[in-house]
Amino acid sequence: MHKLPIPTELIEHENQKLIGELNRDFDTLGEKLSRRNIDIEAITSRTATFEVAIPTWGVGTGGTRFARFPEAGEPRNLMEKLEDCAVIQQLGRASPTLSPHFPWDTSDDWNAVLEYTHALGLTFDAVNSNTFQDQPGQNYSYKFGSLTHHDAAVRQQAIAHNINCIELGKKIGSKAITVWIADGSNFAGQQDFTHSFELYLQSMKEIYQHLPDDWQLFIEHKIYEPALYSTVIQDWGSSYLAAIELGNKAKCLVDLGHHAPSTNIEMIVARLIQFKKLAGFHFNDSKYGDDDLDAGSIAPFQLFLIFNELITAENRHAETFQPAYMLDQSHNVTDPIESLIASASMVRKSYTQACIVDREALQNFQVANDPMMAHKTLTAAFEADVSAVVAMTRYRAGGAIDPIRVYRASQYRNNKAKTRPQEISSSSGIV
Ligand SMILES: [Mn+2]
Repeated sequence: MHKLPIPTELIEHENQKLIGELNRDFDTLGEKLSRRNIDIEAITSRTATFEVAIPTWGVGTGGTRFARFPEAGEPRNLMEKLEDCAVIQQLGRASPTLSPHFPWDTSDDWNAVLEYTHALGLTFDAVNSNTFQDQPGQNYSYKFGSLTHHDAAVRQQAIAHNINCIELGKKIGSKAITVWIADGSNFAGQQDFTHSFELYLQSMKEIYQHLPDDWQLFIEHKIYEPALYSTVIQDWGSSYLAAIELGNKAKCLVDLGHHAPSTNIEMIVARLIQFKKLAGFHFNDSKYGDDDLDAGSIAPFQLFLIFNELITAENRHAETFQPAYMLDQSHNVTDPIESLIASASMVRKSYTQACIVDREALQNFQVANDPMMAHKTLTAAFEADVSAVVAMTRYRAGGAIDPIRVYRASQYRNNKAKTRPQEISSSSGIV
């Protein structure tokens, strides 16, 4: 095992100060839950199994259309991103996997990358392709589209890039590729909706042919931006149609920020599960659009309701139900490591809350047409403070009871500010 970035003694030292309080909170919650015939130890074990992947682009400071305010000590390359991800996992213990982005995450020596990744106790999750921006030296521009461009040569370039991502993913142990395209239009009349979707399907079929048998293709929809009038894969309907056309290995990925405000995302999740097409999630939060705020920071109830659907499916062992959980956020005003630790903890908390819903009672109230009691049964789980369970999973796995407190005490960012002088702007941002 490679030396982990945060000194173990520091974690133990800080935990010692908090363990008494945590034990008391855990026991109090355990007593409350036992009144509802819920065994806190069983819930804690289940919570510990929930993991969420970190996007490698998330450890760099994000930005808006207006500006980016880089954090001193930001990672400048894949190896440094891995180190930051190791901090998140070491303290938070909920995110041992990483989702890389090509060609942002380049390397001349993938064996060294793999060795380092595994030494840090990490592995790679789904790979992400990028045909939404031009790369230096590339033959054709994606200004007017990629997989749906009118020029076949542009489409072929975008297809080849996706196939290359699959090849890279095979090397690093990934089992899925997430495809999000920026293709769309800014003006009414600019694009023939039917034709562009036909071209999309044609291109995606070529990519699909290169998928290994044990791989999946995740289709990520987005209602708008950067195209502001229409996007080719604008919602879960188009995503679902494409997934059906492509085959069993193609599924629909739900990025929480990629919907119109007030969309009932939990219902979309339920439908995709029912028809075996839910690929997984990009967790984040938003108020107005694709804000890429920290998961659960604005609408924690929505996050809970999504997990309520997921736990319903998990409990009934829904066929082929194995969603990939990832974060996809842009950190503009916080230290990305702190935001990612807090977000991973937040989704774990929502998962835990959904686990303690009294589903038998809920179903009975639904059947009895008792909306008030059905609602009260569901919200009782959301209102329960299960923080002690989530903290206990971290503590028992060797992480920090209060990870942000330990992170700050470690001076990790200040130390990196000295050893990572910024050269060029880092490749991170909103996806
Ligand atoms: Mn996303």
